[in-house]
Amino acid sequence: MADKKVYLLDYVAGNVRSLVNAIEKVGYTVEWIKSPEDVEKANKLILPGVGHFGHCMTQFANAGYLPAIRKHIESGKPFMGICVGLQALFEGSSENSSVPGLGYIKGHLDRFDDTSKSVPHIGWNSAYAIETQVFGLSPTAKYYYVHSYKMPYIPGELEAQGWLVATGIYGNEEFVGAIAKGNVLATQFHPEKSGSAGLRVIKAFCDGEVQSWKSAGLNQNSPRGLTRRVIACLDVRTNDQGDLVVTKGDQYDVREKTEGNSVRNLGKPVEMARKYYEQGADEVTFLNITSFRDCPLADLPMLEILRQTSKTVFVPLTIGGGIRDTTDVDGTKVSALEIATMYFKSGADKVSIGSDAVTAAEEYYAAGKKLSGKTAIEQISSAYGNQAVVVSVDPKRVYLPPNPPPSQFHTITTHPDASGSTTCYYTCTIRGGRETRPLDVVQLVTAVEAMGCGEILLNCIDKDGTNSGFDLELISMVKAAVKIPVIASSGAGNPGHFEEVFSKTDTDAALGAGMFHRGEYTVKDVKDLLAEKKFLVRNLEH
Ligand code: 1PR
Repeated sequence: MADKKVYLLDYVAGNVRSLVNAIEKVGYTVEWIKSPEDVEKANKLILPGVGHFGHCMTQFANAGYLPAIRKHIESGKPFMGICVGLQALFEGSSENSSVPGLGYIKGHLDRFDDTSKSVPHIGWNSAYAIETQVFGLSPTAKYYYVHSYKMPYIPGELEAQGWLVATGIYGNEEFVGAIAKGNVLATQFHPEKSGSAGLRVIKAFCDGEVQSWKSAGLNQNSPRGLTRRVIACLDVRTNDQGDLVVTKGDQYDVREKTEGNSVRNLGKPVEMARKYYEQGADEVTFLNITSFRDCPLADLPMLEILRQTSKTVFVPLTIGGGIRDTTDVDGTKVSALEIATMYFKSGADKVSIGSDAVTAAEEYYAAGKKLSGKTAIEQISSAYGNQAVVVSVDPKRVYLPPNPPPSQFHTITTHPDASGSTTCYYTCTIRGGRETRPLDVVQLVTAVEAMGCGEILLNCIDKDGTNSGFDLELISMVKAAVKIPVIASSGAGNPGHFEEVFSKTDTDAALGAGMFHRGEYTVKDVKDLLAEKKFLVRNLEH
């Protein structure tokens, strides 16, 4: 009988649950390797890796894994490295020059240039090989990447060492997306998060389908590079009957205006997430918009929602709401890092922090822009990597009186309000927009970027639920202030609004909620329009 077991190294911080789910989805079971001695019993070995190169390599080295992994690879048994698992095969990385890699392949990684593009590189890009395809890789497919460091592609160099190389292009940098030689496959992208295209790669590796096929000239002209990401967002809370529902507010008010004022119920979270995945959503975000009071943290309903969702949704999942230091119902203190860990173990790839980020930024400025190392953002990003920490911002416009004196806040000149004022800034809010803080949006995003946040989810209370389009001025202001990727959110009412935000701002991604939940448009409608307008998008694959 064919060997249906795949061995995974159990060292990883981050979301390994999705990888397990993906392996199971393609018909294999997972065995855990818990010590270097276990490596010997592995036939097919996968080395997943998320986060920091130096941290991962030090963990491998300290646990004594390096000789065992080397031996496995050299024995000719199947080996697959994912993300840092690919990087580990090289000699080193400028992410931490003092820690060596396995040195199995010659070459050093360096950081993407962020002069004119966002870093980390987050999203869907190619793994394109012009001549030879292996392990189910397709030159036309898109795969999900999330990394700041890359192996630069220098034509011929890896090939001279016998490797087949598939590349991605980000800005003007071409980098190694996947490499293969004999028994070894390594991908910089996350196949377990790359929809059907990624599942095909995992299946080909597990099935031992190493064989290559020549595809000279195939799709040489197909557009390459990072696609525009379209994200579906589900605001989740318990309704008055105690059921967990997807809801959607108008400027954050989620109650119906009709008699009874009940919480708007638009459907069930797991089913809706799956629907959006099947429509081609590039990511799914859950925002738990009220905390679940009187519930032990270990039983948080969102944990089960993530566990269920990650079995069928193979694109990145973000969870927000309540990521902060908390006291459990029995009085135990639980840190934000511990809560994030519970979510990552349940299938989340990123956590999104709202109110706590505002408090942390206020403390940062009060301390003269000194990092404390104690904030949730710093702790979670140093354990799981910057890419795992999103800050969700809930700003709203504040108009200053006409001809205002110089303001401490970052202002813009815009269309006039009722009083005729044309100067406004965006103030930050906490607790779902209920409390306004004396901190503007630029101050917040620059502070959280300094703390190690990897991405901004930029809502706008004035626009939320209005179906009137994104706040382009706000998005441009925030994009100009940070290097990390920005997700535009709030106001999408039709596919044209996505086209508008991608053509008039440099936003990295755009998110919709109400228009999808009410069934007015599908994610596919948005992608189709973007493709028609010549934006690069990930096509849905089956
Ligand atoms: O403060 O860390 O506990 O996080 C709470 C999280 O919940 C924050 O991310 C905050 O944005 C969110 N939140 C809190 N209250 C509400 C509410 O609606 N009453 N929802 C809320 C924010 C904004 C988007 C929404 C877009 C797009 N929702 O997620 O989906 O605005 O909507 P649209 O396309 O229909 O216009 P913490």
